[in-house]
Amino acid sequence: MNHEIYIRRTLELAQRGGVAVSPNPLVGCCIVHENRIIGEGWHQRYGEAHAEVNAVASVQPKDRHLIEKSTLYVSLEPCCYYGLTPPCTDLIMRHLIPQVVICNLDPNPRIAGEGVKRLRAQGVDVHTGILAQEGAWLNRRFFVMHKKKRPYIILKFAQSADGFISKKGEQTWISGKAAKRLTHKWRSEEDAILIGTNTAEVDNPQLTNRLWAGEEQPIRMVLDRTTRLSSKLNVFKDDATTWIFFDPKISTDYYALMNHLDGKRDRMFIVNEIDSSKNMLHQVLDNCYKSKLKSIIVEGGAQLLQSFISENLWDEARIFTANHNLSEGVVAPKISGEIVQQINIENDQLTVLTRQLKQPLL
Ligand code: AOF
Ligand code: ZN
Repeated sequence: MNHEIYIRRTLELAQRGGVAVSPNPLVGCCIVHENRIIGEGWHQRYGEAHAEVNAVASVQPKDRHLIEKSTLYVSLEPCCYYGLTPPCTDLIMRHLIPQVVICNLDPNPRIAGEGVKRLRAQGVDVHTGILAQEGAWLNRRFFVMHKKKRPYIILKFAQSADGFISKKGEQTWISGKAAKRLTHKWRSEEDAILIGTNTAEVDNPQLTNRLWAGEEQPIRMVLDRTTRLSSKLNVFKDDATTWIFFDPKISTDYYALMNHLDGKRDRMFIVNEIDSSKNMLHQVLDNCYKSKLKSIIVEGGAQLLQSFISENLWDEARIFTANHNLSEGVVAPKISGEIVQQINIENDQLTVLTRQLKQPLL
């Protein structure tokens, strides 16, 4: 059906927004007159023009008179309120566009069906739900953020063929170089990376995406309930912003930490207080939600990953399994879900699982 062809095009365009649009959704739009695309655009950067605005602006002067006889295809329901930009429903009505075809309704409570209602009230012919599953997959971070009021959670770990995540108490490289590079690509696609205290201490990771192009670094988050971590660790270097979660009631060295961070605190460090007698994961996730972080990738260790799994607080898991054994060490987390991808990356096997969403073929 024609609608599917053009909605598929809007999804392709939407993807170009990448992380630059976060926490906004990825949105693409094309304007079609008698089976010819006369304009197309996508949301390129948070705070800037929406996809519909860019699509209308791209129509050449010789075709502008056709806009009022065209169908506007858009991957997300047009917005209907003044946010950082004016409502797209107004733009559509101003240009007298008679037909609008939409992939997904916008889960943002300020829109959530209201955009469609307004268009219909003005006599616009609106169709919704075309390739809805594909759109929901593309914007899974945005959908989860609005529907569950928490960021989209990706768990990532590497395990030996016999199911160990590392040797006890020492940094252990299990997966190969290509897997490492891919991990840096993944980091560049998410808003934040979270690790536990042991991992920060034992692995001393930098948690940057230095092996992948991209100007923005995700926020590094470290759970350090008692502030026992040394300020010399790589996560405290100023090459990316770091959030520390600690419990002031049991913190042993809070003042030393503050002294070290002094001066850089505003720019590079954000200190979040938590109450470790209550559910810590919920507090971490609430903090993320309040700061409009759309996604986090949890990179270990085993204990932290397992607690996310036990509480059903995950959406996607990306697991590298090496082809060699460790024979002993820290047992890898136990997780089950729907396998959406299984491929070889050098000598490692990558398995991607999801908990609820199905990944459609794009
Ligand atoms: C659209 N087209 O391309 C996007 C939409 O603050 P603003 O004005 O940028 O509005 C942000 C909200 O608008 C965002 O949370 C989402 O609900 C919707 N995004 N809507 O019609 C677009 N990016
Ligand atoms: Zn809009």
